[in-house]
Amino acid sequence: MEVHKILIDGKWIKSDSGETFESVNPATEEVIGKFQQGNGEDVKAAIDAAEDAFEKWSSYPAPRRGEVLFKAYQLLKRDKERLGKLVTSEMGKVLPEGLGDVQEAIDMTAYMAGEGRRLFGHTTPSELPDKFCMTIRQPLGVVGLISPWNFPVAIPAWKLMPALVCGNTVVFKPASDTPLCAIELVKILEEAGLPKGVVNLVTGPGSIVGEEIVTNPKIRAISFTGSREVGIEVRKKAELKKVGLELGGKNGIIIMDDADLDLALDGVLWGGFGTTGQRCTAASRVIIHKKIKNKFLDMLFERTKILKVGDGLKKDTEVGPLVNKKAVEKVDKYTQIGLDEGAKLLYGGRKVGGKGFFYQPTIFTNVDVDMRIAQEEIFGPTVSVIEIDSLDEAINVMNSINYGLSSSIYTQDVNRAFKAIEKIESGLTYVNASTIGSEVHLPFGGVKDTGNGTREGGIEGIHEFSETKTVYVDYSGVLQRAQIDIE
Ligand code: UN1
Repeated sequence: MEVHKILIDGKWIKSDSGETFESVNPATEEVIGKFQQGNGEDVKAAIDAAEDAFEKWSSYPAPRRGEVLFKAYQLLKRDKERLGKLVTSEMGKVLPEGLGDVQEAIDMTAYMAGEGRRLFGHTTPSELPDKFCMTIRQPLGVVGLISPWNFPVAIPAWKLMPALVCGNTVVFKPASDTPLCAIELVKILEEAGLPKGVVNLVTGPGSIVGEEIVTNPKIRAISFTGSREVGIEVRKKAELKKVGLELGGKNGIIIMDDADLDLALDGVLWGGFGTTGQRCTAASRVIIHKKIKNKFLDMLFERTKILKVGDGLKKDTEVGPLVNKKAVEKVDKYTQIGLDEGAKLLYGGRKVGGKGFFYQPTIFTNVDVDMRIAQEEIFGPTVSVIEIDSLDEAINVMNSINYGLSSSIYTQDVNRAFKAIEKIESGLTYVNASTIGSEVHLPFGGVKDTGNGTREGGIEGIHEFSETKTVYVDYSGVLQRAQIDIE
């Protein structure tokens, strides 16, 4: 069994702790490899290496940093198949989605490589003569990246690529369910020619490795994707560091009485059961007009019962396993909660026997807006159906949660669509498409408890990892006092 290492200052080494943990394939329960149980000393060494590398890396012209990313983009494309299979083996999503995960990283890497030749600030006139005003973007310093397991290549790339093109150096802690995907991604950056110490990777528990990253004063910014509870802790402990948080979701699909029901059905199946419901953007609520509810539920039942649950590497599998045993227990606990609350189980609600962490796609109907299954993030293949009578009611239901990440409406009526776009409280709204499937060159993130107002991806991803400097150049040769010498 291969024992993987951590990367500090360009060297793959063992942790100071002398301990390891295992990563397990959730479909087969086979151990994929052993990984270092990093500790605070490892993180401190990683931070020192990143600090040392900062001067050199931040002084590289940004287009040259972009060139390293462009090389990484080519290598990711070369290795797409291998990495896609690794994603599926390590966290379970079906192979087309595993490949999609890698493609998202490829896209982000290409996009951020191009940013090396932009990193735009702006210029603006001065209120005084012979004076020039502009803003420029500068790196933050050493940044700490803490990534989740559900997009084990894509989300690390969302964080790494903008951080790097902006000239930061990095201490990276991946989720303990998917350390190998992270290691392979970082190896690609090494192969692309990233200088030593620019990215340092420490595997290990959040309570130790994450804690040191978040609290160490030498780290200038944290980018964290994970649960709401941990996000709140991160924000508190990070004190005055710049913090970017992408937390949970309880995303809904509104289906109005004029919707194309076949299209909406595809959207519900994809949003609810794609990635086995393990996306922050998963559609865990269906908010449906009562006129078409029964018809739609019949259609949904017929399609759900024939979904093939199994190992994501097998060709005909449509729904892979959950990530680990704890996740199965959590989803099952919510099935019981739903039943206790009086919701009606239309389909599923059971663990699948045998090896692997499988759970049936599960649909609850007769769900009230304030039930826990309609409010809390389950992060599994559980869809709650809530009946509504009007667009206003649908929007109220949509907004009745603490989260605000993604949302969707199916309607043929442009007035309804625009009303929903205006009134739904979420960072993303889709019209006649499901709640999942964001693109890397647009900002991604949410409102309310989904985060702290930051966005990843797009130009806002650059803002997350850079500082704005405002520059005034006075070429008048005399003292000009702003707000005073205005004649
Ligand atoms: C997530 O679940 O944290 O839009 C990210 C989507 C993907 C990313 C999801 N591109 O569903």
